[in-house]
Amino acid sequence: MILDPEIETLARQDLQDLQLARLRQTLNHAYASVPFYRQALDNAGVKPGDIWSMEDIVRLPFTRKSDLRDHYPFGLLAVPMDQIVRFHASSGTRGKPTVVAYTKGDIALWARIVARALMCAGARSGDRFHNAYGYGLFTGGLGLHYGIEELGAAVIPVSGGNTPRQVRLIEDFMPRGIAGTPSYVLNIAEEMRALGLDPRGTSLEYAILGAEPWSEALRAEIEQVLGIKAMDIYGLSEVIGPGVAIECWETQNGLHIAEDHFLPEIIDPETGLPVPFGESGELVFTSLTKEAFPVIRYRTGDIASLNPEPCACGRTLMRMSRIKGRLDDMLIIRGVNVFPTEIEYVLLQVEEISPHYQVVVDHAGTLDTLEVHCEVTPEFHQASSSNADPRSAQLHRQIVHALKSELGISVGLKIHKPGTIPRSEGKAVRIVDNRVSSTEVR
Ligand code: DLL
Repeated sequence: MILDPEIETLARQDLQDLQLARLRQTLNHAYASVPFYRQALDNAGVKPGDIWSMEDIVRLPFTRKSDLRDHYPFGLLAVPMDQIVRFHASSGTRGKPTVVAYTKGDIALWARIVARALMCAGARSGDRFHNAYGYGLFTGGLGLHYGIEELGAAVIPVSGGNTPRQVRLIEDFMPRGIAGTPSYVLNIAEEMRALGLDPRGTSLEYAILGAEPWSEALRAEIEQVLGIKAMDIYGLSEVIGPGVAIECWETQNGLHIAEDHFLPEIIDPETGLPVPFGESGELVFTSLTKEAFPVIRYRTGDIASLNPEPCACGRTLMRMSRIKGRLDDMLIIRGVNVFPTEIEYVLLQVEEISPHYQVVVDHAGTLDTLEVHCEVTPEFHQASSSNADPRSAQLHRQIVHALKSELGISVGLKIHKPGTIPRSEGKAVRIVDNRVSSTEVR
């Protein structure tokens, strides 16, 4: 019932016809109901009726996160308040949070989108599903929750935190699937070990992981540690929440975008111009079916590329690459761009290092400096009795060298004993930026 073969395997031209019809509806709706969009379209000299082909989309103005903040909390709603049944909001570590809203229809639609996404990633009705995404204003918990129920699977709504209890519930309820941030699911696996359990011995068969950038190397680590398959799920509250795109169980190679609901573009973040398929740039989405909170050419700040080739799984929905990083997480160190995921990739190649790390950015004079903090594995820690152990010094040299050849610059490195780096219960804090006020972490 959920797998939508007509949509998921539609010929590109048919899909584009559907997208264009829905785009025109969305533009009419936004123009008629949201003064901000009416003004933005008027300023760009374009009316909803001027959009006749998908190529015309470049004539539409962008929407930015700052536009959402400027209209905090309810200024961009496209329906009367009495039709709203739910709000979500981003955490707002940098200034005002961004608030999004849903009608009953939006919630039902989102549930169907997530259910289809979960099917794509190998979930089935009848599964028990441990949902360790945070419940609340964050879209992860409730977004997955409604999708799991829509699929006909049984949701275990644990939310994030209280990690020993998470382990106990997995032992007792024996779920087939788990969802959470990659860093938190890894944290749960570590807790299993600490409690003397074998993380490979649970009932879990698959994990649906996202909400933060993660590397292919971290996937390999999680799959190995837990003996499961891990699929990447992407989304953002401004566009709807989780479920905008997901990897298929069959290939785990790129995330199928729910293109019947969200129109993707990749642009050059400097010029705003489209970039060709396969090239990285900023991901931009236009919602095609949302009622309460339509978004037009929303600049996500996420870096990815698009691949329109049909997938070996049979789906024709375009795939986006795994997110390389967020533009605002990109560090520019002595003129070189660095994403935390590149550092993660290097660290995870080193057997003696565990997959927990942070990157500390600071000022030294006029220059920005970067120091990577990571941990040795408990096994290595036991074997090498002290920091003076020659194996520790050699490990340090080896990682500094590997970071330099991957990143193209020398960075500082501190290797700590196991358990030093703070563990996440949701989105991991990878960057500690001492250049900004001390309370502001990303
Ligand atoms: O993180 C929605 C979500 C919940 C997605 C659960 C997946 C699973 P926000 O809190 O609004 O929404 O944060 C959105 O998180 O712009 C990306 O920078 C990042 N992000 C989300 N999914 C991924 C992913 C949710 N799979 C922001 N890989 C986005 C990398 C991701 N980054």
